[in-house]
Amino acid sequence: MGIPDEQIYPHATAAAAQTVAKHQEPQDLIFYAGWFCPFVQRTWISLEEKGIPYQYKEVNPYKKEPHFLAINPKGLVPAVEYKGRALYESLILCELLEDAFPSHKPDLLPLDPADRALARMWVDHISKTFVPANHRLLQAQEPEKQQVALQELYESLRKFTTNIKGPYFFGEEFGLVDIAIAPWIVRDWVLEENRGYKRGDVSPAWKAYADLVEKRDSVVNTTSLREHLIEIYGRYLRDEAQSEAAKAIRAGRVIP
Ligand SMILES: N[C@@H](CCC(=O)N[C@@H](CS)C(=O)NCC(=O)O)C(=O)O
Repeated sequence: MGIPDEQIYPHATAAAAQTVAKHQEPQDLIFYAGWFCPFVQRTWISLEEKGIPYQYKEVNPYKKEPHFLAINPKGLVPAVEYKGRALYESLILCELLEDAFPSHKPDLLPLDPADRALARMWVDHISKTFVPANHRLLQAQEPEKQQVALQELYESLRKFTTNIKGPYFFGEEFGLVDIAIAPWIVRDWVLEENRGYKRGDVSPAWKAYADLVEKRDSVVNTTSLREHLIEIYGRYLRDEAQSEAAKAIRAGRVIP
């Protein structure tokens, strides 16, 4: 008997399905992905932005199948196999693509060392404050706890927004900081429909940024239909999800 989270629509849909279809041929880089996963989408957007050849393989990470655990012992997507090495962790994989494919443009990190550090600081902000607040808001059941989590989310996004140069985080170039948060922008309708979140309530600048990021080709081309996502998010909204992230949030631990 598996966990309820195993019940996932089996493949990508909409524009994401067309992207998957274009990436079935064997390549040096195998991308182990779940169409539904925001962490996967970070690495996927990076692959698409840089035009790197890759083979897409769909994995249901909740099944913890031995072939996948041999690639990522944590059993989490995304993961890649590159030159016979198994590697994982979404943001580390984005940086791997920068390092391993330097001739593939655009660069996702600025070239100036201090700017690179700044980009990593804001990616860290997203990982440590925004993503956990997002999960707490999804999983909170009592209205008071939802209110606390919503305000925590707004605060994290307002801090982020005051540092956006515009139109993208570092100006004209779409890059790693935008990629780190984009998957949650295209999923924020879940919070809007169920938890009272509104882009405009963060700030007009956040709304303008989010409205722009969600239209980026690499973001659109890695996004599936909402109707199959809501089944998955329903388990979070009822606080029934048994994913590693959901269990960590419930126990007050850091998301793995
Ligand atoms: N820190 C990881 C998180 C990856 C992650 O949590 N992926 C989820 C899917 S969205 C997963 O594989 N879950 C399987 C599980 O929780 O058992 C990363 O950034 O790559």
